[in-house]
Amino acid sequence: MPADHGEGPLPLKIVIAGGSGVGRTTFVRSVSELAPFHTEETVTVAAAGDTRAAPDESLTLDFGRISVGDSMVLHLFGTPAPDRFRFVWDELVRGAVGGLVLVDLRRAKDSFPAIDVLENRDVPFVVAVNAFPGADRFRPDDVRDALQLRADVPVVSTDARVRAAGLATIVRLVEHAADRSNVVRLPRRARFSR
Ligand SMILES: Nc1nc2c(ncn2[C@@H]2O[C@H](COP(=O)(O)OP(=O)(O)OP(=O)(O)O)[C@@H](O)[C@H]2O)c(=O)[nH]1
Ligand SMILES: [Mg+2]
Repeated sequence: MPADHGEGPLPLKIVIAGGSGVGRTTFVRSVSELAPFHTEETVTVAAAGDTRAAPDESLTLDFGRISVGDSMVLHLFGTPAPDRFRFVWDELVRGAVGGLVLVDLRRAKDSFPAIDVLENRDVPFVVAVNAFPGADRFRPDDVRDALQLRADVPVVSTDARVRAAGLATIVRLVEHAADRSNVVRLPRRARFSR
């Protein structure tokens, strides 16, 4: 654990990514212990010199928090819609210790952009198949093949609407990040507030 984070729990940033409509907002709302913070801002991106989104498009960000005992606090950042605000992702991913990529099996390839960004930035991530129709027939190896995932990327199932399922997914992600990082050290018995 870094010595300079001061008193109190170590804050860790986690991004919740995936294609449009894959359940990011639902997931962050389910697992967060805060009244989740959901912003919907009208951004005039073109006015700021960036023409990749039309002016007055709505940029939504989800933010949530999960305490892990007294030692860590996870800050969850939901990525905005990839089709219009993909360029915000690089900034959001900066400093993240882990990423969760949600997948709707009916359109699994929509998750490619999220996987690309996390791979390129070397952020450890877990792929979670969300509980949309057809998800009950999922086989991790099929998803791994379809998304061309490396063998060490965990593939799990989740249900963004169900807090316990979401928390179990976050636990898996934190464990995975802890395996890959010097920053994330799980306390011997991690206690997630439920
Ligand atoms: N059946 C089912 N529906 C879900 C699940 N998760 C989310 N939904 C529904 O799917 C729709 C989209 O969910 P959102 O949480 O808004 O998805 P999002 O990724 O935030 O979507 P955008 O921000 O609009 O790109 C909503 O109607 C949710 O209620 C799930 O696990 N199963
Ligand atoms: Mg959303």
